[in-house]
Amino acid sequence: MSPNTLLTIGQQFERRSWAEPWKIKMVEPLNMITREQRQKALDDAGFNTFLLRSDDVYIDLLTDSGTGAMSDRQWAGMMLGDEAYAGSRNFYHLEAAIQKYYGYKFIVPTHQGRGAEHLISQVAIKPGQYVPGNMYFTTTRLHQELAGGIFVDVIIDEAHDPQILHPFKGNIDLAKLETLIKREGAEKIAYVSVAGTVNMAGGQPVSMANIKDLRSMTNKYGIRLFLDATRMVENAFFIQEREEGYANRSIAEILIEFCNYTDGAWMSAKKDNLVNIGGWLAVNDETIYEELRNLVVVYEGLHTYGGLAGRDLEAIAIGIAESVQDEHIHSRIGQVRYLGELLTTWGIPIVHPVGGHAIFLDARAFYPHLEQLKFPAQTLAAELYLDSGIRSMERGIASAGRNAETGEHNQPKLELTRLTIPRRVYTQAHMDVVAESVRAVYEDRENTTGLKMVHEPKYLRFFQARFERL
Ligand code: PLI
Repeated sequence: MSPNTLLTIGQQFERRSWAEPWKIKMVEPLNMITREQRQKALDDAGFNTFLLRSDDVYIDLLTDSGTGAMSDRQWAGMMLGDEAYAGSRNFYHLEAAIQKYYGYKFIVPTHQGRGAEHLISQVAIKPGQYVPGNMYFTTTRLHQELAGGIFVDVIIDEAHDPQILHPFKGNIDLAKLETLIKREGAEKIAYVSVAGTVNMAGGQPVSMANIKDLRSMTNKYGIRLFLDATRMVENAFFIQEREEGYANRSIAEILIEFCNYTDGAWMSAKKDNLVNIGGWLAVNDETIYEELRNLVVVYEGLHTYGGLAGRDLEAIAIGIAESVQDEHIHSRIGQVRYLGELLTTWGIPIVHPVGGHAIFLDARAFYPHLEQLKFPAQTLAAELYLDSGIRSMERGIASAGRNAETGEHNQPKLELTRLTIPRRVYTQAHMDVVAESVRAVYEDRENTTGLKMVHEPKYLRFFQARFERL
């Protein structure tokens, strides 16, 4: 496909310029160090961008998790923190915001997303049960496995191909799901785990039609359906843009309709909800809520604070209301898309269509001469840092870990380097600098030799693994 036909699926729809629906009131100076200093920092970090000091980073695209800028309203809300151990008024504000915008009945706050994943996995999975989902996410799958669950990927095949222009690459393949249910029996399925925009597939959305069909199928077999709502507001944007009948519906309307088809959700509030720390769980079933309420006091804190300060709960409540504003989400995804369009115009291989929170560089196509065991995506992240001080993240073989039974590396089809855009933090000029650095590394690609792993932690190895140049 020529670069022009790939100019993002968004261009099949009306392309209008966007601008941020805010102006800047406070600035944080950035550090720029020399190439020699970056080489030293990279050596010290074992070629792992997670091990770099943030002071050595110029533009930080490691993650969109907890890295967003809060609004003046959120900061003002933080001054209204009610730091009571029990029954803080900010908890009730948060509860009301989740009920209003996501539509669930019972709420349990947690310190962040993985705290919520831990609790729901312990409560809803019996050892030996299967947990089908639309591609894995690292912490989600690990908590499911630690609870004795067996994760099964039932995402549509298109999600594993970085070039296919499918508008809803996050969809679950209902035939794959039904085959699993029939083979194992409905009682062996803990729940269906569906993520609203699939992080590891490139931030790809799930359609409303798919969640409706999923609801019918799970009802038919009496199986629960839980949502990873971490980037569900971004998912709502794609439904509004691409799905028939939703163009004139607001993001808030789409969000609540989608959630309505599910039995509950877990959330990393550090993404869509525009805060630096926090998470929550929300369910409609009172029995499950009782169990979650019981467990949260063991691992997180009392059920009205869940490991967070009152001020954090308030910031999430305000962030939720801001996150569903149509202008906010249009400019948020507009910025991601701007970077994607620049790279595509220059023929640089990225995952298409451009998703919600990040540009995913296709490291296999970037470095066709590097086999996967030479960690091409990790290599690309290291080279980008060296070139310009931009920090990105590997999402490939290092992130995929090892097969629990065979001990072999999991070798995912997608070998990606993620340029993740924090919310409300960088400008379009920063995106230009990023794009030009990617182009410089691309032009030098043939001189790149890959990496070997020299230190491998047992859990979520990508965070702390160390590498050396081959
Ligand atoms: O980082 P946490 O513990 O607040 O949330 C875990 C988590 C759950 N689900 C999804 C889809 C995530 O993307 C996620 C965290 N993502 C990170 C940290 C990221 O950099 O993408």
